[in-house]
Amino acid sequence: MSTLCLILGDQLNFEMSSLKQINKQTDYVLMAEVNAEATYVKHHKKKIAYIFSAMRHFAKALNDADYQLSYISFKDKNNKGSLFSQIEDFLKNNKAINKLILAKPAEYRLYEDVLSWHERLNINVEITEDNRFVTGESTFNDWANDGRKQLRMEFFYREMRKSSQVLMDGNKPIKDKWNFDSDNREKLPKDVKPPSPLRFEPDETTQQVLALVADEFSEHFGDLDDFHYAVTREQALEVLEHFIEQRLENFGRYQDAMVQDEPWMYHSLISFYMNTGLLMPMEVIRAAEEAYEQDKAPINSVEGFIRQILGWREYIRGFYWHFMPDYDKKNSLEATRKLPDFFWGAHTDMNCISQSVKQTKEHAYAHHIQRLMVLGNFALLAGLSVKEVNEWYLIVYADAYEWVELPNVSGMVLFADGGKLASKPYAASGAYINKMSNYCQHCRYSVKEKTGPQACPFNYLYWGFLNKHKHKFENNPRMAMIYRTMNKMDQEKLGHMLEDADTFLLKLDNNEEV
Ligand code: FAD
Ligand code: DLZ
Ligand code: SF4
Repeated sequence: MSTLCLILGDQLNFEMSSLKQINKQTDYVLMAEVNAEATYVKHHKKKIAYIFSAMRHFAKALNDADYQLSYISFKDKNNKGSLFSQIEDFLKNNKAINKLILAKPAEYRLYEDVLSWHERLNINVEITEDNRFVTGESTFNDWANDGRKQLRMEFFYREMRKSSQVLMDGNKPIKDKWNFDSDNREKLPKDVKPPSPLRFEPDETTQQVLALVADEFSEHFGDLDDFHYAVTREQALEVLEHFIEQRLENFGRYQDAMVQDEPWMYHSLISFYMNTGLLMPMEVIRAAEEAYEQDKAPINSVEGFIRQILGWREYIRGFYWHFMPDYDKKNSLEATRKLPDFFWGAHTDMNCISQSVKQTKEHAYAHHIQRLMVLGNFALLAGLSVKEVNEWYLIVYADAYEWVELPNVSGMVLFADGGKLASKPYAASGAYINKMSNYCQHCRYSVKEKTGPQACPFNYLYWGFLNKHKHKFENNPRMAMIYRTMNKMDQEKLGHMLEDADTFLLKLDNNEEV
């Protein structure tokens, strides 16, 4: 008897716990490009192209390593359209298989489906740990269940630093500080030009995939041109090295900065690769730590970068599984407004949004502050539908899987979970965007004006949001100051801003251009 190992499109690593358990000589591996996974939301074209190409390249590596692989490509005449049907078909033709093994799928929807396979296929199904993370799921659960009132990332991160002994001096953080963010958050000076990202010209496999996606997914959002992402582990390692050598030094300092027509800034651009298994988080963390030890980058950059991965990424994954399956139904601020067409590329005069959407459409990428403080902030202030906003983020980014997208959107951006993830909403007026970017200099709105036709919509929407949710937030100690400011404000001026906010939202509802 033998075992069939299913490798999903985001599990492309020889170290996957499932693959580690099978015997190359007697067992089989199955990978399949299926319509169900490519369309459960209408993923960005570049996201599908990236995943299919990375899958095909990993399949080649498995073949080269003498695994007995069955790879079902999208147009294969035996393609059954879903992972379940594909396995069912494989088992029909391979009667000697008595067990299916796979690492836990990273999205609840697929995990729930897999739980039913044992009965539906009448076969033993073993689900192994999803080991594309530094720690197991139980670490977060144990921490969260330890009687604490709040589940704040910073405290989880400190536990992770201690247990993995990263940037530690025994029990103490190096330089006696856990977090160096006070040295970060600078605007990019005019004369500083971020380095261009490493580019990989599409090989024959990628070209075939690009043609396939152009053909089969023409209705999906996003551009396919100028595909230059890594699609193999070797290439992804080159991207990591390029980041360590050329960008890490300035990562911390300019982490929150945004510049007109500069999509990449000093970010690492490796989320695509970590989230599909091409890179493992601990090797990334160790590479950054080593750069610090070799004096290639300062502590504020290295700690800041490591916190994103050892802190945020691990925390978000633990958080997702801790709160699913109910988390995707949360809508504490009752946000239901339809997503405006400019999220899909229609014109808007708001330059910060237009830039962020343009880059998203072109690259299936936007960096964190664009996602959080421009697009997310707008969605929060305008009360856009939690469901639609989540779906949008899941569609448009090549690194998006529900385990990471949902807590970031519902928790960090929309405060839909009522404060489980964030202690207060990340709401901000145009002044924040102006402080961190040069977008406002290229905008037809004026960031300095608070009311009237020229005024930046973020300004009046901000006060409209605070006013609408006053009963929810005015007793939040982290928001006390802003409500004191609001109470002291000239009430006529406040009234004008609230009117402008209503007028703007009505325009959105009427599908008028803004
Ligand atoms: P860098 O800025 O170089 O950061 C390094 C790494 O840290 C990233 O590759 C990522 O793995 C990790 N990281 C940083 N912030 C977070 C975070 N908040 N949550 C989890 N990991 C983090 N990240 C995704 O991987 N997939 C998503 O679908 C996703 N959706 C997001 C939605 C919103 C509304 C927000 C605010 C953030 C989202 N993020 C998501 C987090 C972050 O924006 C991306 O990880 C980052 O922009 C990826 O680019 P990078 O690799 O250049 O990251
Ligand atoms: C995202 C994605 C896409 C677009 N296509 C496939 C596919 O054809 N076959 C596959 O095995 N996986 C694909 N994936 C990744 C899965 O959606 C992902 O494994 C689950 O969402 C769990 O994270
Ligand atoms: Fe965005 Fe307002 Fe600045 Fe225009 S003025 S770029 S809308 S923040």
